[in-house]
Amino acid sequence: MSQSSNGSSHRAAYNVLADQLAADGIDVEAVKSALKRQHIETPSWGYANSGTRFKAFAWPGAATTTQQKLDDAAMVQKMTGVAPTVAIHIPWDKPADNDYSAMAQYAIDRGVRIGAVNPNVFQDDEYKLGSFGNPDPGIQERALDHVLECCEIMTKVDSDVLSLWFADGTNFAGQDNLPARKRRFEHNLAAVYKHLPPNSRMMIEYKFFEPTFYSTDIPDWGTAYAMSLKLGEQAQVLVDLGHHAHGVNIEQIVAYLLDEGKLGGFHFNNRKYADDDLIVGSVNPYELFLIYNELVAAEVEGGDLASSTAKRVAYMLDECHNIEGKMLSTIIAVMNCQEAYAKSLCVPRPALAELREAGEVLLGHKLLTDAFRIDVRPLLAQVREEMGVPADPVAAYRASGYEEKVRKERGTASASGGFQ
Ligand code: RM4
Ligand code: MN
Ligand code: MN
Repeated sequence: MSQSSNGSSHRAAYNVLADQLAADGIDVEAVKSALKRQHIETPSWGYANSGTRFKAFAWPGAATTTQQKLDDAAMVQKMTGVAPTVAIHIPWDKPADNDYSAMAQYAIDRGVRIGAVNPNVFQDDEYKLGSFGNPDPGIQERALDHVLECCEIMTKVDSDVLSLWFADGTNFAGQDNLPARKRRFEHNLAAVYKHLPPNSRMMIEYKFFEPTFYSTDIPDWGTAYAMSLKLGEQAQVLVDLGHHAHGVNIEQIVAYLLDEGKLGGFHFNNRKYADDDLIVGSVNPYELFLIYNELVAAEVEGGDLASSTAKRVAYMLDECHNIEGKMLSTIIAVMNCQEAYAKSLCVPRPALAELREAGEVLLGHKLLTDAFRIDVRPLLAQVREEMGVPADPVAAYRASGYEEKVRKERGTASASGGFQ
């Protein structure tokens, strides 16, 4: 076991950092309580074998059943203390006996809860030309029935988030009528909206490409925003970090949507080339920090709408782990989110506001980037210790014997391509 996992070797570094932060006017106790309240939802599908369309490599001990996925999620929660919910994908997580209440209870018994419900309207042969955008009203209805079933599942598993992603689009110019596809989407989304359980939200995810090659029905945040605006308050936009073109300023999209009360949640991952679904913060931790910075800013200094919207944001991981183990990668993803959040909580906001007002371009920039450069790991170790979870989750997981146990119990499932 590494030194830091005994829970006290970080103390000296933490004391120095806490003094430094206090001198910069940061309320360290408030930062620690915010970090203890942080909530990152892990995806059930992230615990299974998955990969590219070329190949999914099998990982020994990777989960194949929903119960195993929930067991894994419970272990991540035990190691981190900030991942208490699990998103499910239907039908990947459909119980054989259709007993969703039992599934929810299984999760609770292990110390986690079911989070967002994700319908799947992209894997059946019928959806070759789309789901809600399909030219055939019969197929649209089939897709609608599935999403409405997911609304009922939300009630059974006590979930308040319906997370919608559509693979819809066209492959060739002239293949279909673009405005007609838009209207089909609006019509079917409105039918879903009517069936949302009370106090729940539907989140519309956009993606600018893939799997269709010519047009995508919900290609960008503007389309998802316009659709959610027409639907009403319970509809919001879901930002998947992997779903933008190169160079897009995601934190600006986040700031805009927060200010309009329309940011529902995130699918966290990191992309390098395309929708690679790499571990969030693994390619560009600075981008993740800038995103968290807008969320913290909205919460503490935004107007009423921005602040209440920021407080309700659903933080969800959507990653696929192709060549690496699923557990350690999920733990590291959660820790990367903790680091980005901690750094953004250390931004001295009143001082930043003064520099901005004075037009001090570079001094404002420097103040922000100084916060990004703070090594917040001793602070997080202290927070974890106070929460009663391992100060070093990676070391604790490696020492737990969990990996060896599941390898022995579950063996290596055969994996082929795509999601399993
Ligand atoms: C998509 C999108 C969805 C996810 C599927 C499997 O690219 O990110 O959120 O559910 O992949
Ligand atoms: Mn996603
Ligand atoms: Mn994606």
